[in-house]
Amino acid sequence: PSVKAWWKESSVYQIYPASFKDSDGDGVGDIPGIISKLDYIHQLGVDIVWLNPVFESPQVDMGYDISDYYGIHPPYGTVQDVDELIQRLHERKMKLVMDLVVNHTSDQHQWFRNARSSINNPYRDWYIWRKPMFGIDGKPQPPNNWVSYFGGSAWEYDEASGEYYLHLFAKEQPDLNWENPQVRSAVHQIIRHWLDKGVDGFRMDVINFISKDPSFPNAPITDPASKWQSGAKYYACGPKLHDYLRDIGSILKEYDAFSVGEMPEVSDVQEILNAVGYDRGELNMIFHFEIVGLDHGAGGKFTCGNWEMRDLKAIVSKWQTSMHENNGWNALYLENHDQPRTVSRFASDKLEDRTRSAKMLATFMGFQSGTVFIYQGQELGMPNVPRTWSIEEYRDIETLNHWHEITRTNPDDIGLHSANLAEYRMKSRDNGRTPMQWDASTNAGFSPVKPWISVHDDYTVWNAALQVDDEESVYHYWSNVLRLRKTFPEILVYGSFELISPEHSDVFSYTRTSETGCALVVVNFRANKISWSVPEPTRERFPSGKTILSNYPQETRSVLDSVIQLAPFEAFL
Ligand code: TEU
Repeated sequence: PSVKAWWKESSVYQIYPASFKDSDGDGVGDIPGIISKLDYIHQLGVDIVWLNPVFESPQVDMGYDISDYYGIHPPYGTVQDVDELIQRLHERKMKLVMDLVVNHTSDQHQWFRNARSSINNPYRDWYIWRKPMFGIDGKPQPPNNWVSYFGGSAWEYDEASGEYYLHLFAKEQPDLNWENPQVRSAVHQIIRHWLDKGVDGFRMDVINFISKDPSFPNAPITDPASKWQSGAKYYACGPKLHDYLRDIGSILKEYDAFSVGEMPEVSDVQEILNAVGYDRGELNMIFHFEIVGLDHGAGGKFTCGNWEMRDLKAIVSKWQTSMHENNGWNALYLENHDQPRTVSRFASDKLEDRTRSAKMLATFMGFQSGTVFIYQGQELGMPNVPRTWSIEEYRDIETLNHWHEITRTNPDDIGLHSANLAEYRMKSRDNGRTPMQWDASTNAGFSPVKPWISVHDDYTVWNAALQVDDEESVYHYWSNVLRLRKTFPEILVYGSFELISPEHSDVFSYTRTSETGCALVVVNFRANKISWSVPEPTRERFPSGKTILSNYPQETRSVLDSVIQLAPFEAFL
């Protein structure tokens, strides 16, 4: 029942500008660097490039703290460079999607500087200010107990005015007050400005946080160890979210623009359908966090958690079937600039396993229903940071704030320190931020000088140059996946999804079905041989099935066999 749309048939390549390609030798990637690599991206077979924020910013949170939505952060280039990028992409029939970060701005944005300057400034109400509570000691306390994503209270005290402002992320990222119509129209103006310049759409940062419960109630205690608690139920998918998204959606519609909203903290399908349902006029699709949260422990992201196959199956199957049946649409992703690398996380990054692992994960995700997002380096099977990394190597504010807090409160607990370092090597956002490995030359061909963050030291054996020249590489496998989606859109884009062998604890299998045919995907997530009994109904549906793609190309698999012995990390379509 899926209505057809160009953005459903497209695939997206995500570029993290700081770590993609440095053209001017300052150790930081830039837009001219991206332009120099467009053939590489085009040959992969993607249709859209999504660029993480390149706007003017003090870079407290790698550009998610914007100080001018109309200017470009100088190390990344100029507005003219963006114009050229748009032109070069359009020449190749590709599109550009930019990052819209409007839940908050930088504290250095002129709006916030004005707001902070006095209670009576006309910009004061563009942000969220509240009077303090007072403790028994008579000292001002934050107006409620909400925690910030980057640690501590979500409120920062402004001495000069004696009020607190809200920041769900760093204190340098004050939240905008969307209740104020001037804020909304300023955002609409930013959207129109970039669309008028030829940008083809937006990825919208934490877009489901923009409407908050204006009474700012205390959050229930979910983390007894902490003074500060998650207020998500009062700001995720808040009361006016859909009004705000409809306003944005109607502008995007004028331009037939692409939209994907980032929506943490939601697992309710109906909530998402309200935003992405085909007739809602809001967004095309959203990123949910259920898969990438599977290995977070009870005490949060940096505590130990093992993902379970049955949970992965339940989550995938839930989103796949509910979006299909209700004319919504999925965004398919496993990696991005906030997530560790998937070969390390869900399979194996050992050199001898890595190619098979990466192809297995490509097969698992690449044939599901939805728009595919590939994060730079994922098409090569890049791994997490090396095990040798000490805390000095990390750059990410989330990781460093966490470390400073742990070491401040437990200065002598060496065991705790090393346990946390181990968690960072698994989950820190920096795992996805090491520079692209282009070739075996100095600094992986990313930059002639030492980059802002260390290059992974496996680049001499793991890089794009080797893979582009090798038909058996992860890069070519991904391009085959994308090509197959274009060859069989009825089945692989619009077909329905059914989970096969739901109870199997090692094998992930599903079918995609349309009136024109059906496809079967079988994936062994384990590093050892696994036997899989082909269910009777599956055998009947594929009487003459042939293997179209496999990470063991020499093997032919027949689902007419009642039991298949799958090789380590084997995957086929
Ligand atoms: O991330 C939002 C978010 O909730 C998480 O992904 C969060 O950044 C972190 O990973 C929690 O562990 C978006 C951006 O993708 C992220 O890079 C920004 O730091 C954040 O918003 C603030 O703008």
